[in-house]
Amino acid sequence: MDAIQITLPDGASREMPRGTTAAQVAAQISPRLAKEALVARVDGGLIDLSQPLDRDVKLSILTAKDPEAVQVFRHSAAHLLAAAVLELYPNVKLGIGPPIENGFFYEFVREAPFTPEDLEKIEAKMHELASRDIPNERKLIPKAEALELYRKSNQEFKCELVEEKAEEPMVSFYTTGKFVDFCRGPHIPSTGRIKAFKLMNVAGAYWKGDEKNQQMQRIYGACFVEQKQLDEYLRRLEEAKRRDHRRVGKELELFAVSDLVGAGLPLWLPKGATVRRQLEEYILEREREAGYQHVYTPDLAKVDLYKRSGHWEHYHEDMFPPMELEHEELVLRPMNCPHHILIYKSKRHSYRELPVRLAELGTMYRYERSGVLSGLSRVRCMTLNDAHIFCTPDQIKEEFSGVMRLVERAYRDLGITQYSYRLSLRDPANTEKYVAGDEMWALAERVLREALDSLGLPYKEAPGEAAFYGPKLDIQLSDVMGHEETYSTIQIDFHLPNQFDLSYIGADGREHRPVMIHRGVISTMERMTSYLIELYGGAFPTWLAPVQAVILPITERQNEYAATVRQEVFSAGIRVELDDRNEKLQAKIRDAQLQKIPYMLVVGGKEAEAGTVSVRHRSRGDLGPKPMAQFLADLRQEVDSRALDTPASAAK
Ligand code: TSB
Ligand code: ZN
Repeated sequence: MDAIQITLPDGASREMPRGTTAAQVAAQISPRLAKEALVARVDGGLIDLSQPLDRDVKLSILTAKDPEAVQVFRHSAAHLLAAAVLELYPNVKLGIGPPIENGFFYEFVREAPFTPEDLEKIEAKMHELASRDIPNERKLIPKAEALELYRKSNQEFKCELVEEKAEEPMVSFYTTGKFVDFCRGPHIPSTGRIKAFKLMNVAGAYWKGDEKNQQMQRIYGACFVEQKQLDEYLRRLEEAKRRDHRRVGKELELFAVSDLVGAGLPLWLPKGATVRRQLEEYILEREREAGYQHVYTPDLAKVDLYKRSGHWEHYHEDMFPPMELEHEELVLRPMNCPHHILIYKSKRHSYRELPVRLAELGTMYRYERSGVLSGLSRVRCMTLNDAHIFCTPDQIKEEFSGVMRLVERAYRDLGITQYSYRLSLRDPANTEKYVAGDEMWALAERVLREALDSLGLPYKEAPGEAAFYGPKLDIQLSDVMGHEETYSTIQIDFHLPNQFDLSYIGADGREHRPVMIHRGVISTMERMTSYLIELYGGAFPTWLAPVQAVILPITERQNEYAATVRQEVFSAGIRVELDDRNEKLQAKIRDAQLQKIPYMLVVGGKEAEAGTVSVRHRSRGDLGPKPMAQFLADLRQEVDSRALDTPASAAK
């Protein structure tokens, strides 16, 4: 027999006839594996289960437990989508159709937009094609033939892909019934197992992501191997939508956007402004404790300042264009560092004064592209909890640890428990984005790594994510949709001190160059507020809540007593409202609950007589009557200790 050796992941080796397929191997191992198999891995690459094996190989049979196999499954689902669309709308032109996180998409050009009803029809067609269990078959055809095939069917985008991608004379195609796609594969054997999917939406996209190209419609689908995974995903998505800060921000009147003001320029409404004010006061207090000095500096400066700093050369694309007046060019600042540097430089410094820690809730402006703007989390005008530490090289490590302590303390007080560390490094090849100086970069990177290692912090590395002037440690949080962003950041900078010729007088009486640490502890007020809104689903811990208590008189007869209660609570420094509308108590409670106000103080005839309030908490429910003094003392304690409701219960 012409045999080959097939080695399985457990090390066992089998002799099989040449031409055996992975599917046959799976069947030999167990009927269950044969049923669950999706694709195979040979010597590192993925292949179809039906592809004959013609040499000795290491083979693994992959099932839904393997994330790569699930992506293959999703890719096959994308083909199924295209097949269904072509059956229903034979004249559409095809773009690309890859798997993505949690699903897939396929791109089409069609004059009429796909409507929700179209999506329903397409989904039904996909189910129909799936139930026919049509095989996905791989074919190799000559490139010229492939081009001819696509030319005949007017698939110009596919022609372009074949032209560009196919280096070999033969190109691989996959057919699913009548549907034929130029595709490297691999795919799952047939359509029958694709059941757990849902078409989610249609979005515009340019061919190859280039706005000069033709606009296409992308149909997105969610897709899993098992129905219960899809159900769970859709449930999580619903929950995420419910907590989406853009939605909650509107419902709870925290912030608004206006077309007339412009994209990425949110307006803080009174309630949102109150939350922000709490955050600001909180972090300023922590910084005062930690030896920071607070400054105020203007939001704009001459372009020359940014030419000197290097922003003009390396950060230009992210800045608003300059404005000219009286023969000067001014520009909105994209960062606060240069202003702080000039404050440092406004006097001479001795080594004894170092570290100098200059902090500011600094407002800055960045030209974020309209496509990436999102609510409060990515904006064009933002106020950063910023500081620049000027220190000696010996002090870097201790300063770094000091910032880490601030971050940990702030996260604890804000209830943030899930985060990861990212060491953001430059991409040495990208000279446009990063300042030159291999030695300087290597040193800054080494200092950062040492600081991280001495604190024992686990981190992942991200080349190409450094600031233009130096590497940084970023702290990453994910929003409800699982999208990760940088919040806290600590950056080591040897570049700007040079550019501005900064110095301090050392113990030797000579001038030395200080090092700069740029750091943001709670990020921008915008981004942090967006995170907290989602973390708490709008039910902020009492110390942050815009309204901490609301007085609810049962009938108009208690309005007077209610007003004195309100006054007393207000005098105790609590943010309080009085709901004396002529409404039923139930309606008032419902509204307060929707507003996620932590405490509702119900006052009826009994309470008025006894000088008490009946306390109701938004998540703990009815807490019974309490004398005013006791309620206020408890509440003060809760606010001062910044007690946290657990997010899960708070969000109910
Ligand atoms: C820390 N010069 C430093 C500063 O001294 C600096 O500006 N660093 S930064 O560019 O990384 O920005 C600081 C933080 O601002 C980021 O870590 C991020 O949390 C936040 N941020 C950046 N861009 C935006 C944006 N478009 N919208 C909201 N927040 C943003
Ligand atoms: Zn800075």
